[in-house]
Amino acid sequence: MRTSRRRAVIPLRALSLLLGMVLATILNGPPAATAAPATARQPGPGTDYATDDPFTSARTAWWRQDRFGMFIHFGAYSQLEGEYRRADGTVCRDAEWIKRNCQIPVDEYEDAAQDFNPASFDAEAIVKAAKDAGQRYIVITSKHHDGYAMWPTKQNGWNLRDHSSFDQRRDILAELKSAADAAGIKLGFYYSIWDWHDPDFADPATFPRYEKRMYAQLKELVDNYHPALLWFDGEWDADDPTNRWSAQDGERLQTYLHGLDPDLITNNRVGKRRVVDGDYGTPEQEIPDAPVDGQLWESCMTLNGHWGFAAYDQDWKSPTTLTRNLLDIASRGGNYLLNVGPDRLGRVPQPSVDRLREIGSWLRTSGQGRAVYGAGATGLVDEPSWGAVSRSGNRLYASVTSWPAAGQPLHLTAKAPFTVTGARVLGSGQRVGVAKAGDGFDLTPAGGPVGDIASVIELTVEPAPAAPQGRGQGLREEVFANETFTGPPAVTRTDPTVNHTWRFSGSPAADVPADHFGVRWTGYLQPRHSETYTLSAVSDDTARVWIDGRLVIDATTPHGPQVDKATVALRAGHRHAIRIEYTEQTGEAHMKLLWSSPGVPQQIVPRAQLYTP
Ligand code: H79
Repeated sequence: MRTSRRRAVIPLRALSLLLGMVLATILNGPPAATAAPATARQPGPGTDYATDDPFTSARTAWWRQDRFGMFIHFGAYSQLEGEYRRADGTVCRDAEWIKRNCQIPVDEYEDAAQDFNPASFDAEAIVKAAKDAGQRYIVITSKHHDGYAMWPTKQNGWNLRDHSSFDQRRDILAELKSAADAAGIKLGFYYSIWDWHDPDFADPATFPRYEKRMYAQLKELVDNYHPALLWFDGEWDADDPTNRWSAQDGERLQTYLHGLDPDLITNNRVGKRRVVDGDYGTPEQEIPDAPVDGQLWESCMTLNGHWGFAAYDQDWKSPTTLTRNLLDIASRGGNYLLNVGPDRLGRVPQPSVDRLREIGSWLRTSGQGRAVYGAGATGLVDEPSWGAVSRSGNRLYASVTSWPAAGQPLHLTAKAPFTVTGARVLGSGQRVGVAKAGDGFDLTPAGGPVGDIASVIELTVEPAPAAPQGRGQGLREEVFANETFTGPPAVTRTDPTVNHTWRFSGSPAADVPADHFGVRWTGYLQPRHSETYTLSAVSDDTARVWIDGRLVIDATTPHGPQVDKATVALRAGHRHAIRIEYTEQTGEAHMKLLWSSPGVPQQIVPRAQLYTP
């Protein structure tokens, strides 16, 4: 029922728009970047939504390097500071979910919002707290599930300017934007799709009206504040109010956002929180125990037990835990988005500020931040029990949380041959003995740890030499307008990379329909290292991969977006035969081929290492 909401008209409209665009381009030349309408890229056969590889693109470079951000949960709920006193005198506690979880009647919640006056909101102080913490980007709630907009939106009156006791001349998002710009900190906005306040949200018949306002609000945010990223939430299926946000809705929204700003980074909750949605995964209140396959990722976590301000929650995590979380996350290639919840006046709680400052102080001490900024997962060694190891270029940063007893070694298990040419403890003159031992190395520091939180041993490493970058142009790609690879291909061409996001409406070519097609890639894969590579296929509906004639990935049961992996030993400079067969039956279509190895961070297999037959 719901899927029929808006599908029917697309192909014709897309065609006429496409024709119009082609004509306009012929007549006027390419449209100016700033004037490009939001509809510049219409879905339809031939559309590929993949524009780059987030693992390596310039678009995401700042996000991948910055590693550590500040989340801010601030909204009408902050006025209640976590407690709702019912008429009968009983108290119900919650934070940003208080409206729903304490069943506050709409008029009472609106009354509370009417009193909301965050006069002490100090953008410069917040940016300074982030800066002192070593946080390099900020994501603030522009609208949480309660639907209350924290900027003067023109789409409704349920916002901080029109429904509060706050100074009407002030705009806290604008204030935060200019303070962040001045400090060289990126600003992004959280935006909840699920909306408890808008009466049009829950009914499929009226949802298009809501969606129109949502699009208009997002356009206001992008046009007026130029956020570096959008952090969606509330995309899950829910009742009360009903939420049927679908993957198709996500496809439309992502297309729209790309039209507004092609450089925007979005999290995976823009769709349905899957490996193919948005630019990065969003583990919440948890840290994955290993690098994540197929997608960038960011763990968002609280400083105490709540996102929004809760006066009663004084259960704060220790600076040690928080800093070690950051080290664990960076060593597994992720980002850490650590939350503060300002009180009803807009002040960040002092215990939060104190903890943030301690993390920042650790990061600033003796260059220990190098274990985090610009560093990421290393495939060179196994994660040790005594700490976390990240890599930045030819440096490994072993952040030791269990310092050994005098004379005792820390063992590192090597996953590929490399040599260690230098070792030192940041912030200490002590010697570090390095000896080959068993399956790796023993590091034996001569002295004690430099601090309680973690002490960083910086290793300079020389990996085995790599073969030079290849000169490949990609694989041969044959596209069939059927799932059985029958008859002559509709299209044969060289595909620079296997990195495709056709979703529901797209397909590999304009004359290949969005459903029931097959794609075969053939050619050679030429690695630069003699190592065990992990190949990952991100696919929907089926994927098979052969290396040197051997079937290594065999995901032939039709499936939704998923990652299938194979480990293969490859030889540097050698051309290994590769064959990939992908089919799309109905629904959504995706196919990506990534690799990683001890020497190569996870990424789409690059063009230069792919050759046609
Ligand atoms: O903004 C913060 C939280 O308020 C928000 N995400 C972070 C960043 C968040 N919302 N919900 N959750 C976290 C937990 C999810 C609860 C759910 Fe359910 C349980 C969603 C689906 C099952 C309750 C029942 C809500 C919908 C159905």
